[in-house]
Amino acid sequence: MFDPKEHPHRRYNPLTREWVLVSPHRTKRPWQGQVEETPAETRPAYDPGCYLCPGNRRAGGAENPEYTSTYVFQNDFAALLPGCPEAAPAEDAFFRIEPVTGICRVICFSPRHDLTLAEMSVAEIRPVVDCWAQQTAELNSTPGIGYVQIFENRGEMMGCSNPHPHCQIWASSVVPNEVAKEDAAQAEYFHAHGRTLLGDYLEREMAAGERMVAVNEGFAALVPYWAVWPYEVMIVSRRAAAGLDALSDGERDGLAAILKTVTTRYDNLFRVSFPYSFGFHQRPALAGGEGWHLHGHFYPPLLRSATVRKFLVGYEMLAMPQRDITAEAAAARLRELSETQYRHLGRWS
Ligand code: H2U
Ligand code: ZN
Repeated sequence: MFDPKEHPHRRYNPLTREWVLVSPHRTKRPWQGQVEETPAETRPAYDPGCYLCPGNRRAGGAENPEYTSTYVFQNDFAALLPGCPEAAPAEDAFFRIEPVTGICRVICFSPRHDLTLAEMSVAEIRPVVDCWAQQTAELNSTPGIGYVQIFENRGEMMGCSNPHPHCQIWASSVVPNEVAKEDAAQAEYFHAHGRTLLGDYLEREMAAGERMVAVNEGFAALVPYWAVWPYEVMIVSRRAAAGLDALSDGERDGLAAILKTVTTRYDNLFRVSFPYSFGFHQRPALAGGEGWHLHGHFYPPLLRSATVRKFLVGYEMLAMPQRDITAEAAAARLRELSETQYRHLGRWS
């Protein structure tokens, strides 16, 4: 008898229309791995050498104001630039090229150098949500912008250059690859069923329960059936809001609360400030945009401990993504963790 808890199988991701290989027999009880004693990081509330702290100078000479909540500035090393000489796309099938323009910004979540989302209160995260909504609205209505990507790299392991709590916005003239895949899948589903793909998916997940991590009135967090990263989590708005700019007051509170819950449980998993890349997917300013349902993806690399990470190499680069622990096992592990961050619980309590 085929048992998805035992036998290798592949699962389908309806958002990207790609498969993931699941090999559950390789690690029956992944959480039996060691919990390492990592030295508790202590950071000062203000770091004179930090380019994001209030009052400090950034590369290029600009000086941060004495900000007290969120702070947005133009990325000094922007990957996309607003102006670019016009050029017709090259027709050559082997040498396609076209200009891309855009706007890159950095958002500081807090003036406090020593905090993370997990260590900020829901009331402190709420202005960050408002900032994302405001930036989305502003950039979506900026001529020449096709898509607003908001993302956070957390931790050195994910290439984050600075522990000061912050994220980035890359707003581009084009719709990026991952978003284009999700756009096509959601639009097709919406045309066929008259409902959003993620609305229907969430309904099924909430009924099943086994992959749910947390839920509040505005948002749900779950390990998607098709997760690739060991403790991957998707957060989804309960109502089919198309983007951050479409969230109600109450839904913004719900988003702040679910972010606090997920990041806190992450930190508690291996008792370390948990590294991840996180970002939202929302309705593009350009392109169809039909059937869009706001969601965020947490892609964390850690597998068995604070140091044992998952790499997407070898078979994954050449063939397809693969995971050992099932989405159900990962969700069960995340559900049983405390909602109080380990540093506030006392060591090893
Ligand atoms: P990451 O930690 O995810 O690398 O984000 C930091 C961003 O901050 C990065 O994109 C920018 C970098 O270009 N930055 C500035 O805009 N000004 C600075 O003085 C240093 C870094
Ligand atoms: Zn700082």
